[in-house]
Amino acid sequence: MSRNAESTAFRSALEVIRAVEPRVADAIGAELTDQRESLKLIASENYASPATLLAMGNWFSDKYAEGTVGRRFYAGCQNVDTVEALAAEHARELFGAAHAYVQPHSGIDANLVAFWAVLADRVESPALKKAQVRQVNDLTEADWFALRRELGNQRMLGMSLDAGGHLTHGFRPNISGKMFDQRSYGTDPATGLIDYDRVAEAAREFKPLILVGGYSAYPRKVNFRILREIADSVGATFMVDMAHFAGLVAGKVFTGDFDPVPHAHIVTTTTHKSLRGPRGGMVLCQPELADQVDRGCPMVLGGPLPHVMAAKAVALAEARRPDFADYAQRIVDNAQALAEGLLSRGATLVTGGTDNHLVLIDVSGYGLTGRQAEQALLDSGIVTNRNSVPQDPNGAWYTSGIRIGTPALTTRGLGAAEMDQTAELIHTVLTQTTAGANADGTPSKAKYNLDAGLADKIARQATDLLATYPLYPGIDLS
Ligand code: DSN
Repeated sequence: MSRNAESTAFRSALEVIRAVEPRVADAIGAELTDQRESLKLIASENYASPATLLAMGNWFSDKYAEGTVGRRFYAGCQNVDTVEALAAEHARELFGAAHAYVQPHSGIDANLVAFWAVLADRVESPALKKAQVRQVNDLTEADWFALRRELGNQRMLGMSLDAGGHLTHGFRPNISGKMFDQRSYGTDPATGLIDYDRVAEAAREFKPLILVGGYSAYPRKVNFRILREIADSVGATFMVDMAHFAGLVAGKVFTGDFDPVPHAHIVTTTTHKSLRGPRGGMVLCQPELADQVDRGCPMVLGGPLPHVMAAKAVALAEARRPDFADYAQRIVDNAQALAEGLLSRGATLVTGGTDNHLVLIDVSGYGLTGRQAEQALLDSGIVTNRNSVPQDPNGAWYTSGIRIGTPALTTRGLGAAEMDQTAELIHTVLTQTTAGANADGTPSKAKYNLDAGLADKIARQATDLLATYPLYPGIDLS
């Protein structure tokens, strides 16, 4: 691919947009500059390829295509069928899955599709059976009450939020917490690791319909073989949300017991994190759940987004190339180098390190909340996000942690030496920042003090660090 072609494509696109609303064209250009100049350590972000980005910006966006390949509720979907089938084929091949559903618009959507599929498959309900065979009009008022009672009283066991679980795994601020009676398993307070015996005990006591594996802030591998055994022992369906680490599964860094696909009944993911595709979601499942999963739209999803499915097909094709495995391994190597750099400078890390793409720093050792640390780092050109740590005394808003991840910087080409320099920059900011006070002199969990000159200096050092690894080197908008 010539660099000229990428520059021409994006320059021309911006020229066309500028003719209608120049402020949008300017904002798109400014976003590229911001992304190029900041040290992006958000564990859930990445940089999709120019081919993936371009596959989204076209007339596929205009097409409605409710239904599935070859069985649509709208006419004229032959080209949508092509890209949806391609994306699903790449997904099945890449992950060794029996079935792939590539329509979900996001991770939450993918999880809702999975929850519905499991409820519909597992809940013993004569009313539901009637509804499933499309005798909806025959359902009496009593049937509807029974149906709601039966579906609404199901149990889910997932990882607790402060141990690194995700909001969509049954927590109250999310619809999943309103749909399910949820209980969670945490981590061992001494090691920070999942204690599988405790998970088994919780499953025996609670008897969930769904056991959820997966996380958004747990820095270690998870043994999915053991979790499946636990699910089987209590008759639960085993679901894994691999949104954060799908790229490590695709790149065969997580294999055997650590690859969820052969062990779980159903696996959900986003496509834009370590997998490096477009914003979106996906569900992989065993054959017995395929029919229910394919009812995702219109059951819980709006019309599929054909332009995003086209981009998923492109990104999944990229992930099937041999160099993606090298990329995935470098993500983990970089996270470990970053962890070592931080530990050697005195930082406290949850679990003492990492074996995936993310590191969770407990910033209470620096005398800061997560919110103070996040803002001080941002002032210094380092983009991270605050995150709870296990048993966090500061709750989910202020938090005591900073989550950092390496998928994005690894895409740019940074390696172990640069991770050590990044650790130095982070450590310098955190040691030089102090907690601030409110106007009445009481301690603030949000205010902080950091010398502006130092913040500027660190930001320049961060930009220098990135200069050798240009983002989108083939795109010149000037
Ligand atoms: N926002 C994503 C994350 O950071 O984990 C998913 O919710």
